[in-house]
This record gives sequence, C-alpha cells and structure tokens, in this order.
Amino acid sequence: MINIEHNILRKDFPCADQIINGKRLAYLDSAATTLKPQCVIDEVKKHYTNETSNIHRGLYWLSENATSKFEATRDKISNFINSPDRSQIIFTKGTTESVNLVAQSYARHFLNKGDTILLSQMEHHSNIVPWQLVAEEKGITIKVIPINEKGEIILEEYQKLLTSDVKLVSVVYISNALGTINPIKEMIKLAHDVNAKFFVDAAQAVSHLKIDVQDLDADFLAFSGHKMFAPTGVGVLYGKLELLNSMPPYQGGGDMIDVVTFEKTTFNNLPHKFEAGTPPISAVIGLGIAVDYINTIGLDKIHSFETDLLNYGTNKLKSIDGLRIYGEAKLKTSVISFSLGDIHPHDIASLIDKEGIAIRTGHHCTQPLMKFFKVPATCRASFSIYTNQEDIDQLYKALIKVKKIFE
Ligand code: 7TS
Repeated sequence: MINIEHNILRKDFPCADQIINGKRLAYLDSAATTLKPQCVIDEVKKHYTNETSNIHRGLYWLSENATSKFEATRDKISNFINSPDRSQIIFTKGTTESVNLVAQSYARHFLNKGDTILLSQMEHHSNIVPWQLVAEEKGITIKVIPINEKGEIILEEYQKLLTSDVKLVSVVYISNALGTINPIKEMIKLAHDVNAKFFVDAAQAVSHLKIDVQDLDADFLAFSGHKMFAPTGVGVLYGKLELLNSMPPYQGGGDMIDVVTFEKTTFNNLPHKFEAGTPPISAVIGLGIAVDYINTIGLDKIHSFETDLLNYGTNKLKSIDGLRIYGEAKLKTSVISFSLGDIHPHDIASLIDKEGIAIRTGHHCTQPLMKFFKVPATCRASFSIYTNQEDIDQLYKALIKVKKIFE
C-alpha cells in the first residue's frame, strides 16, 4: 500500500524518524499538530540566522526582504484557497483567534437579541466558547445541529433548524475527534437560503482536502499553520470582502491604523485593519514554504494516500477484540478514535508511550461530543503524509500488549 515515493516523503520530516526512550517513535498525533518538513525548518532558521527584521516599517534591505517574504505568504495562501483577493487573507494566531475575531467583530456587532447561531454537536471548544461569550452578552440563542451514531451531521435536522432567526452557522469541515468530513458546501447553500452567514472551521481540513472558498461560497473560513506543516503561532482567517470591510477592528495597535490623534483614529485598509502589532514573522514566512511543500506533493495525492492509510488502520485496529471505534462516517479521513474494553484511555496512552507511540487521549476539546457518545475520553490516532504502515503496526502490537496486561 505504501509506495517508495511515500517513504521518500517521510525523510523530509526529521522528527518522524527517531528513537525515544529506546523505541522507534510512531508519531500518531498529527491532528494536534503536524511535524515540520526540513524546508520549513531551514527557512525559519535562515530568518533568525541572517534575515531577522521587523516588517512593514524599515527602509533597509533586511526589512524589505522580510516584508516581501511575509507578504508573499499572503499571496500563496490566497491562491491556495482560491480567495478572490489577497486582502481577504488575515493572519491571526490560529484558528482559535480567527473564531474569536469573527465572534467579536462580526457577531457582537451585527447579531442581536432573538437571533440564533447554529453549531454542531461535534465542534471543538474553540468553535463553541467564543460564540457563547457573545451570545450571553447579546441575548443570542445557540442551537445545536444533531449528529447520528456514526458521527455524521443529520442534514434533515439541520434543515429543520434553519429558521429565519438563524443569522450564523459555524461548523467544522473535518472533525478533530472523529475524522468525519462534513458536507460543508451543501450546508453553506442551505444556510444561504435563509440568509444566514457560514463560518467554516477548516483547522483539520486544510492539510487533507483541497479548499476552494469561492466554490464553497464560505463567508468565513479559518485554519492554523501548525496543522499544515508550518510553525505554531500563525493562523488564517478568510472572509468575504464586504463582510470584512463592514467589521470594526478586533484589536488596536501598530500597523492597523491610518492616522492616530487623541481626538480620533482612522484605520488601515484590509488586511492590516485586523493585524495589530508585530505579527509572528518567521512563522508566516515558514507557512509560505509549507504551502509550497503541499503544492509540490498535491492535495489529491495526499488525500488518496491518507484514505489508504485510514482503511488499513481501521481494519487492523478493528481486528482487536474489545476495540470500539468512535466515528464511522461514510466520508472520513486521517483520524481513528477508539476505546479498548474498559481500560481508561489515559492508562493506554501511558503504557504505549513506553513503546514509542504518541497518541492523544482525552476529550480532544470536544466535551459535548464525548457526552453524545457517553464516554469521558477516547484514544485518538491521527495521520499525516509521513505516517506509515509500520507506525500503525506498532500501535496494533502495543494495544495487544496492553490488553494482556489488563486481562
Ligand atoms: N478547530 C479544530 C477542528 C481543531 O482540531 C482545533 C485544534 C482547533 C479548532 C483549534 O486550533 P488552534 O490551532 O487554534 O489551537 N485541535 C487540536 C486537537 O485536536 N488536538 O490538539 C489541538
């Protein structure tokens, strides 16, 4: 299943092949953050070694060089997600900050008492709590789109919830806890039929699926650089031009202003209106290289490889007696959430850590989803392009060993 080309790709990730605690590392927590390819590491190192400078302000080579690399990333991201214009790409700290920005600058200003926001049962806390903060202050109602036992959104129930008071829907494209790929394009169309805006949490989708914001007709879409082979500290918010233009700034500070006096301050144009202060320059430059890296491989190829890996992993783990998988959606990628008999997920994680395996256990910042499945936590193995069959086989063997300990 895993071809030679793929194993060459794995060599781009120095962190993937190591011995930890005397064991071969099997990194199976890519949904939390992806490992970084050497080209991204080299670019960040180069920035700090020879090219350190602040951006947008220095009339000297170093500053102009850093500014041009920083702004080149905006162009690359704009092309990557097919944004109509580069000014619609706002750099934030990550998906979490992108949601907070829209909650504070859009929902807080344009939604009122009696309006409704729809979220799904499978949202990450960062796509729940920012809306709750605003909802409480403004008297907005939050309603939940139900899911079925396979971990799929129930579209008929969603349609029933789409009444005229719904002003905003915010849903995850790919669930971090289940791997479900939601029918976002169809959901956006249905929301637009009742004039509701749609926010897409693409944190997990961005490194697994081709995203085209115009084809989706998304009003807002957010993701984090660190889940797509780039450094931590940078994320993206895409928004439709008329919406971003209508929204007040989120934070005040340098770069986001036009003229400042103590009597009145005017604001800079997009995207700078939403980018107050010195941004994470090296991370943004690294993000540009990560986009080049993904483009060189091709998202179609990545998706098809990860589908093979998911099928292999699912069949292998399912063959373990007492193992239950959470999330068996028809459309799914790169995540296997599971439990093993009555063994607590944290016990599993600690025991298999000694076998060199890194998985995530807990509620995965999706407590309402855990409540739906009536479990406090699950184990989660998640994949990326550097994951190989050996990683999965290592997990399988370690789980068999854990089972024996508890028998
Ligand atoms: N939305 C989804 C679907 C996510 O998976 C995450 C992070 C976020 C939002 C927040 O992203 P951040 O970069 O702003 O933190 N998910 C995970 C995870 O599954 N394990 O660790 C972080």
